[in-house]
Amino acid sequence: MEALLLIDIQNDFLPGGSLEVPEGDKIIEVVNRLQERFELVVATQDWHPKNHKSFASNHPGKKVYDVIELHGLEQILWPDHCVQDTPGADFPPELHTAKIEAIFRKGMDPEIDTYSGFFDNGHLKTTGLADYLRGKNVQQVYLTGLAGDICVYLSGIDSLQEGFDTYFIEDATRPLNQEEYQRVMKIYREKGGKVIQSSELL
Ligand code: VGL
Ligand code: ZN
Repeated sequence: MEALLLIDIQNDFLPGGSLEVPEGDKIIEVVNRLQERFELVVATQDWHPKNHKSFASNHPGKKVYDVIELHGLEQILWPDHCVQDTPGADFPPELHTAKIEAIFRKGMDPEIDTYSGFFDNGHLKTTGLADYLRGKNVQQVYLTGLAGDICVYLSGIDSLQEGFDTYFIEDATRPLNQEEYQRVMKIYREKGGKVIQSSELL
C-alpha cells in the first residue's frame, strides 16, 4: 500500500501567512492532482498553543530567527504561526480535503518543537503516524508539503528510519531556504531517500 502525506499545507506557510514559504501556494494544484492517484491520503498540521516556546514572542528580548537552547535542543525562534483554531492553522480553501483520511497534529506541547510528522524534535514522543501507516499496510510513503527543508525533510528522514520506502515529490514541495534545502536533501539521499517529480506518477 502506498500513502500520500500532506505535510503542513496550512495558510501560515503560504504567501501572506506569518511564516510564508516562497511559492508555497504553487504546490496546491499538483497536490490536488496527486491525491486522485492515491488510495490513502494523510495530512499533518502544525498545531501550536499560543504559548509555544518556538515563538520568539514568548521569549522577551529575543528576536525572530534567533537561536536558543530549549531543554537541551537547538531551537530557532519563529514568528507566531499555526496557532490552534486560528485561520493561519487552517488548510487553504484551494486544497482538496475530501480524500484526507486522517490528520495528525503536532507541536501542541509548548516545551518542545515537532518538525517531523512522526516524532518531536527530541525523538521522545511519537505522533502515532508510523503505527497508523503500518496498520494500513503501507510500505511506500510519498511526501508533499511545506516547508521542504524543515518539516517535509525531517518527515522523510523519520519515514526512512521507520522502514518505509520514501519518495519526496520535489515539485509538490517548496523550501523556506533554498541553500538549506540543497544541504539537507543530500543527507536525505545519502540515507536512501528517493526524489521524484509528480510527472512520474501522474
Ligand atoms: C515548520 C517551522 C516551524 C514547517 C513548522 O512546517 O516546516 N517550520 N514550524
Ligand atoms: Zn511550527
